[in-house]
Amino acid sequence: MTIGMLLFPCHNLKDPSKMTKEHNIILYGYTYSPFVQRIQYYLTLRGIPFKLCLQPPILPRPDVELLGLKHRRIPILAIGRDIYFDTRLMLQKLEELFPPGFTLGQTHMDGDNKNNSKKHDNKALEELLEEWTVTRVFPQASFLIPTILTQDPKFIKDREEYSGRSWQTEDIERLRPEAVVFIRGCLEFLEKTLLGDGREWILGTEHLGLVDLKSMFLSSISLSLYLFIYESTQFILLRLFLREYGQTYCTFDSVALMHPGP
Ligand SMILES: N[C@@H](CCC(=O)N[C@@H](CS)C(=O)NCC(=O)O)C(=O)O
Repeated sequence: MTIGMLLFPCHNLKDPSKMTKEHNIILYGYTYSPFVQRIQYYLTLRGIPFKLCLQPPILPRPDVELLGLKHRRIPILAIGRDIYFDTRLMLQKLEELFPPGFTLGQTHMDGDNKNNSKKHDNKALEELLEEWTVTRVFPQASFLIPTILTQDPKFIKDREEYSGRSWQTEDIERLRPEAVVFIRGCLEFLEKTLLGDGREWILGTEHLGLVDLKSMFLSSISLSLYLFIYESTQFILLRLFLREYGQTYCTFDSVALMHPGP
């Protein structure tokens, strides 16, 4: 199986021979966005062909304007003629579109987890972790961004216009201590509770699953931002987890083996 990521400039979107027969999938975003990475990882791990249409981190985004959209956030995912604006919905739709048997969500049923109530618990945990990550961890992690990145006046103006809050260095630095405490608490939860018994993947499964991808995509960024502030030897289990996660994403052959296509 070949891996699906095709990195072309946006304007080269016309070659259908390089896409899946039924779906023409285009991911719009910039690669250091954790949300873009989330979908990019997913598509890559699933071996689903897609094109990445690189966007600038600040407006204007002419390719998005060409779609006739005013939507501000990144990523945007086009599947054929349908457009999706939120990564939670994108993952849900992609899981539906691509046949069961090798979905990442299949890990709900791995190993001992075949009975229905366990499956239900696992699904509930997956969704809770996803909401926590997207709505709680992400906004706080943004206060840990090194201020060197927030000193570009164009970037500050752009972010202030869309978020309605101050991105001035002094304001970010004022709010940072509270965010650091929150993020440290999140990292400790991952380290001591979720991965606390030394398991490899969150549900104790043999392979990486959707729950791992949904809840961990921001942790690597939160951890690196945290370690940028505090050099520390903490969070060994989490580091091991993230290393394994990164290797799985990079080792395309093993991914193909894990999730053989039809
Ligand atoms: N809930 C959204 C969040 C997406 C989001 O906040 N993306 C950030 C980038 S990491 C963004 O759009 N920031 C403003 C921008 O880049 O213009 C999702 O899951 O897709």
